[in-house]
Amino acid sequence: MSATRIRELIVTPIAFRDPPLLNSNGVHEPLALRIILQLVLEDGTIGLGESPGGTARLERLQAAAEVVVGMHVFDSTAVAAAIDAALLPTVPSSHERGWTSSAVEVACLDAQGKLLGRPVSDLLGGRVRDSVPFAAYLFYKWAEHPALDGRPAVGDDWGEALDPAGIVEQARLMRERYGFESFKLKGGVFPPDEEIAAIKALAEAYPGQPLRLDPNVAWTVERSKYVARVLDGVLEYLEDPTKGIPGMAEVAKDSPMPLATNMCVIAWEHLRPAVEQDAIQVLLTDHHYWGGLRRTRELAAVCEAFGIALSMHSNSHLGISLAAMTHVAAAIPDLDHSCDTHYPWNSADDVIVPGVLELRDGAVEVPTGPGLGVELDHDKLEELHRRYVDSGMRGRDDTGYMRRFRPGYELKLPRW
Ligand code: GKR
Ligand code: MG
Repeated sequence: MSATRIRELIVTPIAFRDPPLLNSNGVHEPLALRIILQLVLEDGTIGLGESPGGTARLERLQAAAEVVVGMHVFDSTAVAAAIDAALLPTVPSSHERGWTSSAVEVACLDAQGKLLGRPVSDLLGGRVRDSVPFAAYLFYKWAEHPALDGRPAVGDDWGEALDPAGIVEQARLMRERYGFESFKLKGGVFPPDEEIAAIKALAEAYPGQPLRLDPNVAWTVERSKYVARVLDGVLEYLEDPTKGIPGMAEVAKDSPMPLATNMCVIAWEHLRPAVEQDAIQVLLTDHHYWGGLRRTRELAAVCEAFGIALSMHSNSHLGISLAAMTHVAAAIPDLDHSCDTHYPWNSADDVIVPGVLELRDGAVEVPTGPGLGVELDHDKLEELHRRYVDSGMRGRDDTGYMRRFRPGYELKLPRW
């Protein structure tokens, strides 16, 4: 048996602490879910991967674990094809199947890098920057998760942010702790004029620093045009103001600033209509659903061909994902904007050994060790897996959680 064949794929669901961050769907629960992958080769080399959590994703990764055994770790295209074929009968959407192969591809690349003694960025063509800039991801938030079902309230060291002053204070803390030089506000929580006021307050507090607003399709086309008009000259881009490619195209016609998305262009088949309708000017890539790191690199080339600028999307995540995001961002020549990351909200519960990934001066240095350059903390993995088991939580439900405190809360998109 060749030393570089896959012996086993260990799939471990975990739960980690998350603050009460507000969005257009409701509010983040006290725990967020991810899945950690360990791809074990015959020679004992282990490649790491991290995937968004939830039962469906877990079951698909478990199915993938059965088909990859015996395959060659350098055959990552064949590995992706085998996973795709295994999932096809039960998962009709190629985009959904892609989530699974993306996570496994990262683990393959980590193992390949370890075998070769080279960082993953080298396997993607080499890094064109030594550090990758990230934006402070600002959220409206409650001071604490309120007490619930006998569980006491859970606070954090960020405090409440429910108005412009609270958002400016959160930006100050983000900057003080991590040195961020650009800011993204998660909107879609309050009436648009209140969020406009928060953006204007940020612009006043941090003149000249790039700002973005992302209401996650909470607005109609007309409302989106209004916000774009009012924030002309203030935002570097407006993210997913309204739903769908035709809606975004309608807004883009009159928008003085670029429109960005991580919602209406999320699969290869969306690119053609988006380009034909000139619906977006910035694409927020995400290797977790674009097919992995190599496909993200290819996506960057497609965007370059069509004059679409690039930035990067994030969801609640830990360090294996951050390392993967950093390697691929380092290998993309035209990375036009700082990337998103939720890491400051979740890093206290990371599963990797601290020290390699530091957010400093608003950037993460590209790890130079073999593979992703990060090491799994097995005790922490066990602790977070236990928390997953004990919590009984099996999926994300921002709306349901919000209703525990505001029973009349309705999910309404667009809301304004
Ligand atoms: O964490 O609440 C959140 C975000 O709204 C996340 O779910 C989005 O996927 O960050 C994301 C975005 O940019 O839309
Ligand atoms: Mg977004």
